[in-house]
Amino acid sequence: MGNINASVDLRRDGEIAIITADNPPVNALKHEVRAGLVEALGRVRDDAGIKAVVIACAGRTFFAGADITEFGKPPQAPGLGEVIAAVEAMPKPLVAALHGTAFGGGFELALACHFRVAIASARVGLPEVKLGLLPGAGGTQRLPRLIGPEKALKMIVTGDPIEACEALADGILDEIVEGDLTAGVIAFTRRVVAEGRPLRLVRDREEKLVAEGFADAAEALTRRLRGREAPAACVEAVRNAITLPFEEGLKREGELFRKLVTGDQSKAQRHIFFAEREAARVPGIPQGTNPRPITSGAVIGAGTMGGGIAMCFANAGIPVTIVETGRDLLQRGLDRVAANYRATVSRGGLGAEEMERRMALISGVTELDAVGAADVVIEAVFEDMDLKKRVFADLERVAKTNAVLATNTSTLDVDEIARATSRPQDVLGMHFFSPANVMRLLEIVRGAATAPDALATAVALGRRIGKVPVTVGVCYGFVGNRMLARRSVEAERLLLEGALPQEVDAAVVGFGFPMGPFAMADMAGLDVGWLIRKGRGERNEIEDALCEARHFGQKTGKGYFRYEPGSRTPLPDSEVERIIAEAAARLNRPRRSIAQEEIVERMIFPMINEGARILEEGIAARPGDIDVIWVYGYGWPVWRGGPMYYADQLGLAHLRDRLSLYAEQSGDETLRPAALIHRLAAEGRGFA
Ligand code: 3H9
Repeated sequence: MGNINASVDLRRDGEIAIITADNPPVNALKHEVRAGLVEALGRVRDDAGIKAVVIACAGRTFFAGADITEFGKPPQAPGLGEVIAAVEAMPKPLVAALHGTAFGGGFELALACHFRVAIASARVGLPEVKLGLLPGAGGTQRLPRLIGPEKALKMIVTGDPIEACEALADGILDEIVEGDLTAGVIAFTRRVVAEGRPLRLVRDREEKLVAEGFADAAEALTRRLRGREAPAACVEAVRNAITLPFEEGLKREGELFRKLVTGDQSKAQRHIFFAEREAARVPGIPQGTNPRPITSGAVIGAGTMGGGIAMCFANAGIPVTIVETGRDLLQRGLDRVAANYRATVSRGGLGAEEMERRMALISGVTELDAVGAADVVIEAVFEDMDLKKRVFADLERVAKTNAVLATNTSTLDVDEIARATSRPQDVLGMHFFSPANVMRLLEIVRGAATAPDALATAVALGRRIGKVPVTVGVCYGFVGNRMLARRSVEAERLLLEGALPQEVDAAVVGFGFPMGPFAMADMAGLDVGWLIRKGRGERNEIEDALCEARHFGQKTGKGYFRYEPGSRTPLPDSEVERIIAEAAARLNRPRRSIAQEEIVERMIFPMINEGARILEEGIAARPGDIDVIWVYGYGWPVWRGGPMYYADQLGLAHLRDRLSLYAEQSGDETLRPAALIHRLAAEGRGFA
């Protein structure tokens, strides 16, 4: 007994052996852990004094899965499969004690045990698909045997975890322990021994393996894969659980796993997994900087954005006050929030009681003084510099000392806004994306004077409210919208040169985006940009012509596309084709047919070029930060790893040559490759 190695401990409680792994922070099943487990299992199997065995983890969670950092490196025995074989070979009762997040290989290990016991706050899941993988340690064969193929497929294809209470109801767990897990699991194990409960391995259970409903479930879950390979492999593996003997299904699962783990898609998704975590480490925040405590928030403005931001607070259990200038506007905003919650309740995504609890955390006022109690204030008023400056000047008067003062501007100069107060160190941008309660991305804009602890507070708050915060510097459009603007310019140019909106959108969707730029423009509405351009004396030849013909987008049933009444499906519109052709003629642009490949390059490469400039200027700290922004904020296909990662895969010399060609052809100097691309390409390097 005692330490098996630095990561695994073995001790006794009477006739029960307790194997405890300890590999902070999430007990990933790295090589040392696997070796320790095999060694410990061997010892207890051969010890006649041991009647039963518990596998548990120290720290904040049961094994959260295989060690992702080991993927792509030469495998080191024992593999997880060998650990699981040793688990299943145990002739005495073997109980897994779950807490935290028993995920991936960790959950698969638990599935191989005779019994599973958890505390109520535990969650179990197989999130491998989110890394472009499938469960590769028997999960696709054991889970269907335990809960039936249909339910198992849902968990495996979505990768979403379930709560302990649901796992108990489904038969994944044998018991939920109240209070101390160790005491509870030992008591459970003693009962198992005393009652002489039969030891039945999940692999031997066949009674739930029915094919009925499986094909429909698989169809529904994989309808919109948009190029992702892993979900289809998940379906194949679970289908094998129904059609093949256990050992054969297991073998096939291993083959599928190895194919995915060495493939480009999983590599790209693992890059995003680590880039997302890296983004939380912001350069320039000294070690040991403590975020300011946040116990309540305030949002200025009850519009769609303000309401969505308030919902983020309430969803995370943080009380929040919405401030609006008039009673009517306020009530309309609160009604919109309630309607949003009701829609989620009616879809089954939220309990009615939980909705009440969240609504109760949101209060509305018309007096700005009410923000005096808030630890963080987020301004979400109309995008107008003078208005925002007035709000911040007022905030300075009423907000408490040390409150973080954030603006949700998507374009305006955060430093100029900060100068409207005498505490610019507390001011920063928190740029939410619409709908704010849904979209995961949060651009945190660091002003010239922003204090490190204010920044750390915004990052910590972002994570607490379930966002993926990425810190960026001040510039027009910050990172995401600044790059997007390049795509918009090029999309218009493509139309003038001969492409049709449906061709451009199809190319972008074919690349893996959920939507093309023109369907997106129709959804947002074309008239707002038109009004702004008119005010500035600017012109966008095609879009202005569309607006003059009252093509305002979905809201008028026609924009770049036409829409049948009540439908949001974009349909090609011959009137639009005529308007485009006329616009091209006015500008004397000859039109030609443009290949899909060229469309894709011209939609993507100018954005990457802008990304390179953003890196040169230090607006983003790392290429991975830009990748995270695009995956979480703009629907960049995660399996392509983000624009900068994608560029590295293509090779920067190729990118440089194509950009130079397009700059030449169009005469647009902004398409010339950024200096950073020239330099890295010459050195044979990538952004990373
Ligand atoms: C698998 O199991 C394959 C098998 O089917 C078959 C094998 C043959 N490995 O997210 P956090 C690090 S695939 C290595 O900030 P949280 C993470 O990088 C795996 N490292 O914490 C971070 O490091 P750092 C299936 C990992 O509390 C630190 O831990 N499992 C792993 O917000 C803290 O992470 C998964 O996909 C890992 N598996 O969330 C689960 N996991 O501090 C992936 C985390 O240096 N993990 N790290 O930045 C998660 O979903 C979350 O980390 C978790 C905790 C929910 C567990």
